[in-house]
This record gives sequence, structure tokens and C-alpha cells, in this order.
Amino acid sequence: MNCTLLPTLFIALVAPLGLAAAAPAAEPAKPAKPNIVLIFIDDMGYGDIGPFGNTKYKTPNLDRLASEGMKFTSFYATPVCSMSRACLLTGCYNARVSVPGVYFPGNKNGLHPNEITLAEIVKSQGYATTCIGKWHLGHREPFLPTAQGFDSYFGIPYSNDMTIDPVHARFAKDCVFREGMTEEKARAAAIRNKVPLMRGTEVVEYPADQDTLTKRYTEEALSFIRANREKPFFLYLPHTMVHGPLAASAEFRGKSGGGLLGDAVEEVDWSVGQIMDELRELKLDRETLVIFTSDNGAAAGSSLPWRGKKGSIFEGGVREPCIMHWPGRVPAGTVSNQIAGNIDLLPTFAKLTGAPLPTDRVLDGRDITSLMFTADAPAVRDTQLYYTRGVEVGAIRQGEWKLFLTDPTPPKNPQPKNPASPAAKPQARKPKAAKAEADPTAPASGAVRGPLLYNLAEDPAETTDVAAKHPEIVAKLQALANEHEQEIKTNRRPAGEAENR
Ligand SMILES: [Ca+2]
Repeated sequence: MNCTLLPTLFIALVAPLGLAAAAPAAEPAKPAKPNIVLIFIDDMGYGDIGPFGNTKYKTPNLDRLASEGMKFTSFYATPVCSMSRACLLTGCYNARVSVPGVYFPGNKNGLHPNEITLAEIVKSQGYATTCIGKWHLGHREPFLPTAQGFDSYFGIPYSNDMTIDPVHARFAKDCVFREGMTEEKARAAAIRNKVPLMRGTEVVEYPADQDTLTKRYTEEALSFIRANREKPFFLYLPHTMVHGPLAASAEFRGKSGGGLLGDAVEEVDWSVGQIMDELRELKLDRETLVIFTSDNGAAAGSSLPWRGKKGSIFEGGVREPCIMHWPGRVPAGTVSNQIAGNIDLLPTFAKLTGAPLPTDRVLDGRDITSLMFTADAPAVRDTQLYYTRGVEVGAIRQGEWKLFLTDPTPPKNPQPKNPASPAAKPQARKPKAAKAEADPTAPASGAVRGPLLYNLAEDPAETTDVAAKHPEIVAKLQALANEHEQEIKTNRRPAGEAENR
């Protein structure tokens, strides 16, 4: 049952006895509103950091974060960037808010401005808010972070391997042009891997110096924490790394022994350490919930021990490393294996900050504070839907069972053929990485195959289809998936669409 109903029930039961009118002396003090730091890495896989099994790179700050906090081992995102950010920001499956793929510089769509975001939830409770890093929920002005509840924004509007939008980019008067670029040249040629760095709604550097992004985001984050130390704050830090093209500052480049990926991972770890040091220095660490997670499975790195990588709805495409840290509240050195995911953060933040949840719309996420505050807490929700692209459910998990409704080996990075429509069919070509891990019996991509049933408790690497042995479970999960899918289609909300000009 939904725990948030309990206080209401309690009042309803005691009120007729007259106890509700008793002296308020015994009322417990409300805990202060916590600061929230949400560090969201791009394309970092489950097996890319020490706390989740990586032994190749040094991640001492994340190791410490995990040893002082709780690791979530069934924490879900989606296979690609924009879908995942839509889930995170709205508390809904991406299908419900019509963000079906990845936004490109040619897209005129974005997360609808009427969506109530994480930032708007906490802002209603007086929080200072900022977004520092990669946005990727629409780069046109009506969709930028400052239109979605963030007081300020510093970062890149979409992935770092994209281009500038030659028509709609708005350059600041004092924009720093690098590499011989001018506004005229920038608008004349959209060049891959040369993306704009923005502040607010304007481009302040072009092309962005990607080597120093992690460092500059971190400095910006520390300034924000210092400036808002006296009031509750929400720092959303969606790093550009470790999405390709990989980059690292001079202090980290070539130092990890694990190539640029290792360097970038170690610089992200350093960034986490800087933030934790600052919180401790300001004596804010016990008043701050820090969450570290990623937006999809590994691209260049490792999603081990799971099968599949970015773009896949095998666990390796969507199950993310996740650490929650809040000394005195989240028990140290613990693990939660219950199903949770980035859709749960909005209702969870609402609970923690005392914000009312919107009542005019359906949310998919649930308040998971019970998981965070108690080791071995029972499940909050037992079901997870997996979307590959578009708004069709590709798989469903309930408890230990996972049923694929369609071919689980789609292309690695679903991309629209027509950039104006992110719902367009993905490329038919299979990338090498996905092919290497694909089931050799799989038909050509796009063909409907299934249902396939896996038992994640006995077969976490999803190697053995047991659908034929358990027709009753197949039927039950199929019905459940249909029910969810129909409900979401019925209550789906539109994406935002900017005017063409
Ligand atoms: Ca990503």
C-alpha cells in the first residue's frame, strides 16, 4: 500500500475521538528540508566504477560515497539520453510525456513546458535550483532549463557529439569563439563534435572546450553550493562525460592507464570528491542528500555483469549504478536490491521537501524514501516497463521475471531518420558493439520476436529464454504489459513543439 496515505488515515481515525484537538506539544519537529545534489552521468555503465565492480579505474571518492551510503542494484533508466532525462525530470515513463528517442539540433521538439519537473517541485518549497551540464530535453528557447524550474543553467544543450543549430543558436555578445570560429562560420557549417556551451539561453563559448567541461562544471557547482549555503538548494549536475567524444583536463589526461574513458571516469570521480569536500567543509553534508547515477548503459565502457549496453533493453542498457548518500538518514554501507529508478526521484523529492504532488496528471514513479532510509526494506513497486524507442513497451519486469514482447536486440543508438521527428524509425544498421553481444539466433533488427522470458534471479545475464516452460507467467506479464501500455496511451501527454522560423 502507498505509505503516503498513512498520515491521512491516522488523522481520520483519531479525529472522531477528539484527539486531533489536543495540545500540539507532543508534535515532533519537522526535519529540515534537505539540500539535494543529483549527479547524473552520461553513458556510464553499471561496471564502470569501483563500487559496482570496476577494478580498472580508481574511483576513491565514489567508493567512499558508497561505503557511507546505499547502493541500489536494480535502479532503472532507459536505453538513451533524452528518454532518460524525460523520466528523471517528470517522474514518468518517457512514453507518457512523449519523448520517444534522442533530440538532435534539427529538432523543434522538447519536453513540454507544461510538464512539472523535479526543479519545479522543489522550487515550490523555496529551493534555489540550478542545472549544470548536459540538458537534452529540447534546445529551443521554450524548452531550456530556465523555462523548466531551474534558476540558472550552464552547460551544453544536447550531446557533445552533435553540432550547433545554425538557425536558432543565440550567441551572447561576449561569446568566446575558439578554434578560429566566428558566428558567421558557426552558422554556415554545423560540424560534428563542436557543440555550444550555454549560460541561460545564450551561447557563451563556441565550440565548447570539452577537455575542461568536467572541471568547469565542478567549479560552477561549488560556487552554487557556497552561494546558497543558507537556504535549501537543488543542484542538478548532468555531466557531459562519459559520452563520446571522450575528453579530460590536462590533470587527468593519460593518467588513469585506462585510456580517455578511464581518464574521464577518474575526473568525474574527482568532481564527486570536490563536491563532498565542499559539503563537509560547510557542514552541510548531514543536511544534504547526494545521488549519483547514470542516464543509460555503457557506451564505451562496461555494463557488466549485465547483458547488453547503451541502446539495449537488456539489463545492461538500462540498469544503472546508483548511490544515495545522506549521513544519519541513509544507512551507511547498505545495498537495496529492490526495483527503483529515475522515475521515482520526483515523488521522492516531493516527499522529502514537503512539496505536494501534482493531482492533475498521472505519475509513474513512487516515493522510495522507505527504501533509502531502511536497509532491506520491502519493495515499493514490483514492476518496471522497458521502452526501446517510440512509445511501445519492449519488455516488462515483475519481481524476478522479465518478459520481452519484441526483439531485444535493437540498434545501439536509436536515431530519427527525419530529425524533425524523434519518433521516426531508428537506423536499421546494427552497430558492432550491439552485434557482438546479440543473440546469434536473433532475426534481422526490427523483426518482432518473442515473447522471451528470463528469470533475473536465476539468470541475471539473460542468457536462457524460459518462455516455453512458464506459459502462465508469459500470459500474466503480457496482460500486465498491455494494461500498462493502454493506460499510458490513454493518458499520454504531448511533447512541446517550437515554432518553425
Ligand atoms: Ca546517454
